[in-house]
Amino acid sequence: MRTQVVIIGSGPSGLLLGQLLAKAGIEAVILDRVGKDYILGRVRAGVLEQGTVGLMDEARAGKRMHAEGLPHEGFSLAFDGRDHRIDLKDLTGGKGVMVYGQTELTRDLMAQRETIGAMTVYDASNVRLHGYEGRSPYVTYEREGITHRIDCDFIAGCDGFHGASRKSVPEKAIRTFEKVYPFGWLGILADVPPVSHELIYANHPRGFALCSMRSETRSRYYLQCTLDEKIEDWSDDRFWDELRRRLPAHHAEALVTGASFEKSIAPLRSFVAEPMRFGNLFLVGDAAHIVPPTGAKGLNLAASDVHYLYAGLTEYYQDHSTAGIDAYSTRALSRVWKAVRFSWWMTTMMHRFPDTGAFDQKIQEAELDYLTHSRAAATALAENYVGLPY
Ligand code: FAS
Ligand code: PHB
Repeated sequence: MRTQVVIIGSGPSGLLLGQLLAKAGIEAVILDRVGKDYILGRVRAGVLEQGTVGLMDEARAGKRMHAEGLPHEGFSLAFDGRDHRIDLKDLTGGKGVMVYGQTELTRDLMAQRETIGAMTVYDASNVRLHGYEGRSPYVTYEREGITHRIDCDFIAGCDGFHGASRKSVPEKAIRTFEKVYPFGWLGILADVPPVSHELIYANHPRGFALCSMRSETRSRYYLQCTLDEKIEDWSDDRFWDELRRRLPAHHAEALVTGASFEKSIAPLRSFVAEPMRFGNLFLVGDAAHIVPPTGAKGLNLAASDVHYLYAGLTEYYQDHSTAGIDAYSTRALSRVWKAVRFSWWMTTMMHRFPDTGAFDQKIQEAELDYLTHSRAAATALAENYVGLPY
């Protein structure tokens, strides 16, 4: 079989790229090693930048997002028992974010892909990348005991941090940068009304907490936890009690609790692989970079990578120019590193580190004090949170 672009990974990166390429008349086949239900069962991001919203619209997959998503114009930082609202709309000249779960965004993209009848192969095992350093790349995979080959012009590695794409690149050709944080996030989903109509990022001596949501009746909460924590040690009651302890009293009193239906622990790391292009292989999204979720950037960085690659491939096929694909890695990494910085900065400011000394703690308190009393400082936070320009 032959196609123009093989996309490895049916997560947000792969699906969004596939939809945009299809709109430009560029044929792509998506391969994923698991099935749709498994992908949709993963609970991840919840906040979309305007750029991501725009790309969903461009992919003709934004209808439900606009109908069910929650446009947000601000969020709060909570510390020392008080809330401090960051007015995104005022500070950025009218911008905000859209609260809409990654699961739903993925579901919408899958539905749109089915509508156009584009080919996606789920449960494709042993996916291997071949010949992308030369002019005849191809991908092989196994399914139901049969090995398949797809010849193509380009391969988009949209297969996440643990995928095959980045790992297929020879070590000498790639440089990686990594920072692992000494804590994780324990997250739950529960069908209870959110404690606030906007997100609350809380810095407390017992640890970070985040109050988010998926709708006006479904809440998403996180607690900073140690890396040796086990889910089975966290009953719902224990989670709710700890969350109350980390929130200002008025929120703790207003918190509506209930049975959780999803509970997970995610480790936090910052990771970047450079470059993001190897001949006719392009790394996209988590395949190339990981950020701690504090700044809500992971999914949104995947979207901006897709924007740059979609523009480059469209230019190649329509204008017979390689300028866009040649610039992909540099353009994507420029935005990636600024988001990596912001995510590291917000994580460092909002979490309690086990080795934090008295000096570091005072610096953290000064950072929060400066942020909540300086328009310039709050503007810098706001413009990063809504998303820097593509
Ligand atoms: P994904 O990992 O979503 O998708 C990769 C796809 O490739 C998967 O479907 C996988 O099955 C497939 N694949 C992997 N290896 C393969 C192989 N060898 N062959 C074929 N297919 C293969 N971001 C936020 O903004 N906010 C958050 O709160 C947040 N929380 C997160 C929590 C967790 C536990 C994780 C892991 C990530 C979180 N993220 C968050 C980041 C997350 O949203 C990612 O940025 C987003 O999923 C990136 O999308 P993709 O690049 O498509 O990668
Ligand atoms: C979420 O709702 O899952 C969420 C929101 C904001 C973040 C991280 C996660 O910074």
